[in-house]
Amino acid sequence: MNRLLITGAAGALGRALRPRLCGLANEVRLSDLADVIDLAEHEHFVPCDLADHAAVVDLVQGCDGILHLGGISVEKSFDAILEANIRGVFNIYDAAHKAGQPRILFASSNHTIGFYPPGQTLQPDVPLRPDSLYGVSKCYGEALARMYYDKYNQETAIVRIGSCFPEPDSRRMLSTWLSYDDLASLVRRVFAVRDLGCPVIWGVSNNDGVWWDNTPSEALGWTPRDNAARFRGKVEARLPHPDPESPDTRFQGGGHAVKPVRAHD
Ligand code: NAI
Ligand code: 15L
Repeated sequence: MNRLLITGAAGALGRALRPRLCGLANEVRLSDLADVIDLAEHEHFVPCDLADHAAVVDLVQGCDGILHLGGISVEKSFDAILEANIRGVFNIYDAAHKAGQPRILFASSNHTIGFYPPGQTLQPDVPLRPDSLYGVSKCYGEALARMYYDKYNQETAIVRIGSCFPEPDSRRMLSTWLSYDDLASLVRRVFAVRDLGCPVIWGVSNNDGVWWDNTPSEALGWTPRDNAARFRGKVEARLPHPDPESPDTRFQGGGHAVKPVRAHD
């Protein structure tokens, strides 16, 4: 790939992925509302608000692939989510359409299905059960990706990320954890595979007792290597007694399911 665009590059996953994606593209265009620092030689920073249509059209021009991480990543008011995650995702797809349809990886979330109970094994085509306005915004992003594929053949990997952190820090995350290395290898496969289409992929490591079945996307050739089980002792020592009333025990999405819905900040 000549030029890869990473939105949300100042965020946690952007920072974790930058060094891990070295060599994937000759040039990486990093974008965010916040400053991105410590640029490598092949990296360039272009500040941009995803809600600004004209700015996003300029941002996407000349890019051969888009890793779309930018936006609100936790539950917030409708006002906040509307700008970054609804308007912002539309702007990315419209800009991609104008720029020759570079392949997109859309960072969706397990909060699209967060109201399912832990332990139930889900397929990628399970009916959506978002647990928050944030989760609803990711359902919208997934639907938009699918519409652009059906209408224009725009390819997207819809990656429903579980919990992507340095290590799992709750009992729930022993099932939902995605390691940074496994995310990076997934990104590489998405941009390497010849025909992508528009699959829904569970972004989760090879954890014992995982709730999500990636068999339908096997053709992608992605094999997650890490397993949260190696942190089980540490997590259980810190949290010895599972609480049956806790949202983490009741819902795959954990605490998002019990957060109130707010119109404004
Ligand atoms: P983060 O919150 O650390 O990073 C998101 C970045 O987007 C921030 O740097 C923020 O400044 C930027 N941003 C927000 N609004 C913007 C706007 N209007 N214009 C331009 N930039 C804007 O989130 P993180 O953890 O890095 O996640 C990246 C993506 O992955 C997000 O889309 C998130 O929803 C998704 N995801 C992450 C998971 C995780 O476990 N870290 C789990 C599931 C999904
Ligand atoms: C997400 O979608 C969030 O971006 C992240 O902050 C975590 O809450 C993660 O899901 C999770 O469910 O653990």
